Amino acid sequence: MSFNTVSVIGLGYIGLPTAAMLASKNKKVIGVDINQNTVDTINSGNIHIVEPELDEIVKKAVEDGFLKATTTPEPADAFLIAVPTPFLSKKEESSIPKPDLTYIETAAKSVAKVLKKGDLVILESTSPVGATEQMSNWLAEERKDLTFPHTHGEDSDIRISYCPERVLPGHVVRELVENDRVIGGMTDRCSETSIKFYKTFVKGECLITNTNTAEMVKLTENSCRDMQIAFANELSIICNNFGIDVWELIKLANRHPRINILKPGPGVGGHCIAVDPWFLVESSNGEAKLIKTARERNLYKQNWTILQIESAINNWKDQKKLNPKVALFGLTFKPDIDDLRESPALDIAKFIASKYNNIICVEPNLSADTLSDEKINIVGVDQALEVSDIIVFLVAHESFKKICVDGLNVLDFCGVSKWK
Ligand code: SAJ
Repeated sequence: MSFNTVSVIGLGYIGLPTAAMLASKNKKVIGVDINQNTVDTINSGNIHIVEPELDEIVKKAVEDGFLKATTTPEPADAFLIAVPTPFLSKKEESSIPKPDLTYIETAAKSVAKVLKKGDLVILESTSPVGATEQMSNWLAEERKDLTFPHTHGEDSDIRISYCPERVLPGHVVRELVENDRVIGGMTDRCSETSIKFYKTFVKGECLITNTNTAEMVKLTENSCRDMQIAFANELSIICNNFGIDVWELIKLANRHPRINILKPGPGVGGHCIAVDPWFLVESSNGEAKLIKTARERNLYKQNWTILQIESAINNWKDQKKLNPKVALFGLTFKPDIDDLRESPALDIAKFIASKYNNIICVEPNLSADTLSDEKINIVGVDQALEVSDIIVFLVAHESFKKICVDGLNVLDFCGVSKWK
């Protein structure tokens, strides 16, 4: 199968770069998104997300006629579904968040309308175990005239696989090509067809497994990272109690040949690591105890950070009988990106700014306009350093590493003044 025409459903952080990459290999790519603005932006050769090098690739793909965006699926040889899998809104504060598969269901049902015998459907969205089989059911409900792998195995008309995305925001263009891929076909033929599809742009190895394992691999990777960060975050709290510099501690411990401790921070953010472990916890019948505890410890680290900032503000007030001016440096969910999704730094800043006067924030990766709805006061680095009594580092942006902190009253939750 040559996959002359390919359709990517969901033109977000994963779908758009993948669509652009396929188009750069001279595949005719139909990108589908429910958002008309997104579709219009892409069709004008521009992008609606920030990702290094992506703008040029999309511009060329659109100009050369290999990439077009639309709101309704059109026939293609392969369909790649990369839509969000958020949480369902929680019934009670204490209940475990459940994944919401509505976007996958809607995408599958819209693709079903244009499916034909021999087509390949790949799910890339992070999903709970069993979601691919569920998607096969949804497709079959819509198309009684076609056969699907969950009922007809190797003889089915349609091939279906799960292949999780694994790219790191900020490095997507390189990692899409270089990373190894895990491919969980519903049958061997589904896996083989999917490998042919990915080999049009992937240089990494394509490793075959079944759909359940492939779904679990994705959840495992992000849960593993969450647990490792939780360990670093817990160490930072213990060290604080002992008066030990956690950054020095980790540097020294990491000189052991088999130890590699990650970096503590003000909590864990983003749309993946802070979300995906719940998919495992929710479906594990209470057996995902370590994974759940890690998630809770990382959430606690955010509250602990707030308490530390409040304690510094109150100590200042007690000593000087004045409200201190406090500058919070960094708002994005991790260094050197412009993404605020699930950002602990932003939540901390909003909480502190709502409770105390004289709070200013610095975020060099975003314009003040972008942050105008957040009810926080944005200033530049120099102004913040000049007027503030307390400097709080929340995100280790590269540009903050140049700041000389000598003589300043600094709270550093991300090691920007230490981890050079
Ligand atoms: N963080 C720390 N300490 C660290 C590393 C990260 O506190 O040592 C924090 C970051 O500041 C951020 C959060 O963790 O708030 C997540 O950042 P990240 O860089 O670990 O991960 P993401 O969310 O940008 O991307 C992850 C990646 N997964 C893994 O590394 C296992 C990426 O490969 C996935 O494709 C992506 O999730 C995804 O889409 O699932």
